[in-house]
Amino acid sequence: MDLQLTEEHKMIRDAARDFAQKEIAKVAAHFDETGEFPYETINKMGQLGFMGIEVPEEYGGVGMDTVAYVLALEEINKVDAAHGTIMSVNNSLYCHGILKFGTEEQKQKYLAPIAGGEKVGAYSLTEPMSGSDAGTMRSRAVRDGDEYIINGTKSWVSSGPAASYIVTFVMTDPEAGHRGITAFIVETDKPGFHTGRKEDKLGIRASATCELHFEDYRCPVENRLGEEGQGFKIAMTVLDAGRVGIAAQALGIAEGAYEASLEYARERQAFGGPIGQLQGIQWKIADMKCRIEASRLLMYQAALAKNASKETGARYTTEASIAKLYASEAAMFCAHQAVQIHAGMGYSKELPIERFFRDAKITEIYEGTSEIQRLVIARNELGLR
Ligand code: COS
Repeated sequence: MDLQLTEEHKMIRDAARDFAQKEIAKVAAHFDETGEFPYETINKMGQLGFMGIEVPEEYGGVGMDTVAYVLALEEINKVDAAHGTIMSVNNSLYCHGILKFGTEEQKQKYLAPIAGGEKVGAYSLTEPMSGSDAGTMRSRAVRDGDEYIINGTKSWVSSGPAASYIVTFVMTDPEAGHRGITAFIVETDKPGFHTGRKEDKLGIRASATCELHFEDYRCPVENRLGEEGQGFKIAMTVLDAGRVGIAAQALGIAEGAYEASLEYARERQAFGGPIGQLQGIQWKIADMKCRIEASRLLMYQAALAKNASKETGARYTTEASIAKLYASEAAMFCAHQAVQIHAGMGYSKELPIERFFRDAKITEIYEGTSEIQRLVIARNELGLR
């Protein structure tokens, strides 16, 4: 595995680090507290190219590779995972699917505003009764001439309340099971589309999440993404890309918690010296560091596999699931240890440690729970699918 970073990689990593520290750090606690969507910082991130890192310049992105993407995402998440979530939804879940499966017209129309940060994109697969078992959705799209009429409810849509366009998966042929699912690019300002209640969440509170309600929503045929019945495979292919991003997010959260812990362990005095001199704290630091470095290697492995897939078309499902699974559990571990090292201060809202702890949890849940990642890895290893 070649881990040499190019000058371009270092440039985007440093730009993201700089932006996160100067622009996001000062507003993160406010947006976490209020749960408001941070339109202004997201717009600025778009102007800097962070919202469409792998989108070619001709479609309004910056045309860099997956390593550039994960490096930038990691830096944003070191400071705030809510901004990180919005960034990863735009890049991986929205832009990646349109780039890979969209027509030329769809790419022209639907990529640039999202890659540039003027508008927000989202992805909607889950429904109230179908989460991990994604093939069992109940929403329906029925063809009517040059349109599909969509009815049903989608749930847990990250960036849903803010999104202008949403890649949405709907059943067109219930008899065909997962092969009866079709993907659509939904414009949210059209009749028949409503957002439901915004979820009041434990973490990533500024990345708004909601239900979507479709009532005789008319979607033109030209907004179908891929062919009829291809939706489940599109959803899974996009989730492979998404999971590489979540590994980067989890790594960033782990590092944010770790770096704060190192600083605290050097400064906080107890029993005649800094607490970093105590073995109980040293073991925590060592365990955190090992998990962070292992996560980084797995994230790079997955990012390089995703890069290679652009040429070969080969799937990188296992690499993505391993990286996501390991890094998200490492993030939870590190955030937990960070609270313990900071003790009372880790529990207080004065420091971002408790926010890291709350934010880390979602990485073990969304874009496939840890249990689903284990299932995917094991099935692929056993050759069952
Ligand atoms: N890339 C491309 N195609 C894939 C794929 C992938 N990563 N994973 C599965 N497929 C294809 C399979 O090849 C199969 O194709 P055929 O129709 O030709 O047989 C089809 O999809 C169905 O696959 P499978 O039988 O494995 O589907 P299951 O219903 O058993 O479910 C899991 C597969 C559980 C892995 C899937 O539903 C999943 O990932 N669930 C979690 C969903 C999720 O992450 N939700 C969060 C939403 S975003 S917050």
